[in-house]
Amino acid sequence: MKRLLILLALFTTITLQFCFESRNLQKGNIEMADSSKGLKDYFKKYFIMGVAVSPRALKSEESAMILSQFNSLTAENAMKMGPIHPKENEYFWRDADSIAAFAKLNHLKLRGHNLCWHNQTPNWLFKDAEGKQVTKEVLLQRLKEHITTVVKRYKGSIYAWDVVNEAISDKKEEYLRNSLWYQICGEEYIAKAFQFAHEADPEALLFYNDYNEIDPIKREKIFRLFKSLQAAGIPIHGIGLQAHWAINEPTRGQLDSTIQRFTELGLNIQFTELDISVYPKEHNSREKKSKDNNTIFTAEKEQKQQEEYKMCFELFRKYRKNISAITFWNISDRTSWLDNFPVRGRKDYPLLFDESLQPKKAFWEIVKF
Ligand code: HAH
Repeated sequence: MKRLLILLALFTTITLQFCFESRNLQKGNIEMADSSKGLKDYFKKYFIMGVAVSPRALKSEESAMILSQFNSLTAENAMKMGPIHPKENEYFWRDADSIAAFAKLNHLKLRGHNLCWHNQTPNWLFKDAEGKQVTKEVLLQRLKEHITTVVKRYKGSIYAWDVVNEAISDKKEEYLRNSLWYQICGEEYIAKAFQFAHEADPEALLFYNDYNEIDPIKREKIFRLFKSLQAAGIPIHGIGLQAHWAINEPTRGQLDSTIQRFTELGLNIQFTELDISVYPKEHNSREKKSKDNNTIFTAEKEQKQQEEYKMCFELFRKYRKNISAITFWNISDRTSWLDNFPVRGRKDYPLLFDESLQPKKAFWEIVKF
């Protein structure tokens, strides 16, 4: 009787095991996978795994999925200067506060994005009461007031800030972007922003963040900026590489040499805004053309995207000692900023989760190591 019971228990265990494995096989995962595990678990010993969110997403069915997959958040828009500081003497905290509260409640890390950028700036910022452009002194004073107020509010909640975003020019011959910041203040606004942030929260890790870092010319300009800030003793702790990539770029060699180069700075590297568009990369926004109407996520696109994600994560793991976090720019293919950039209204499928929030083949590919 005892033997019979043992045999029965053994049989049940094997059957259950078989059912579990075949369920995962159906999901397209060739190796045995544990569907209760999220990205944060697979990469536990490697990186913090983050995602950019809106306050609305945190109140929707996406919130459970965020909690099962990620251990860090970035506000996609809510902490940018335009949304958070719409008038000179008026801050709008509701959205940013709700993201910070969600992070705190659920013990997620929080990255701050961002304190100084040429885009999504409020209308009042560069103008005086008569509508004339402000002086350098006034603009730096406004920058100081803004940074001090925002950074102090989230002191202890935000562990890392993108202090300056996208200050480098995309034009080959030009070093810094000819933004209003630059026109009014010259190069100095960059160093000042870091000093103001450091004074407001000496514990926060301070990042410079930019895109198209895989381009050798832009990469060297970013490198040059870091070297000059470091030489001047400016508090800067990390380099944020946005990683808005596509199925055709970067190549393995390009990404390897990019990461390799930035390791020379001896700073923390984070991939701050990762997505892989299923369309060949274009860097400038443009009108929709008739050929843009074919927006089906074909098996070919899926295959190419999966290969690109696999390659990127192989290299991230290769440089794991230098890289501390990977953040995706949006949650799933349901909506992403790439549905409107570079082509307004062209559907893209750049993330690891599909429109039903289910892991895509690319997901299973990157967690298989
Ligand atoms: C990023 N710019 C910004 O950092 C982020 O705040 C925004 O929500 C989306 C993307 C990327 C970018 C680009 O790849 C090309 C041209 C302009 C801006």
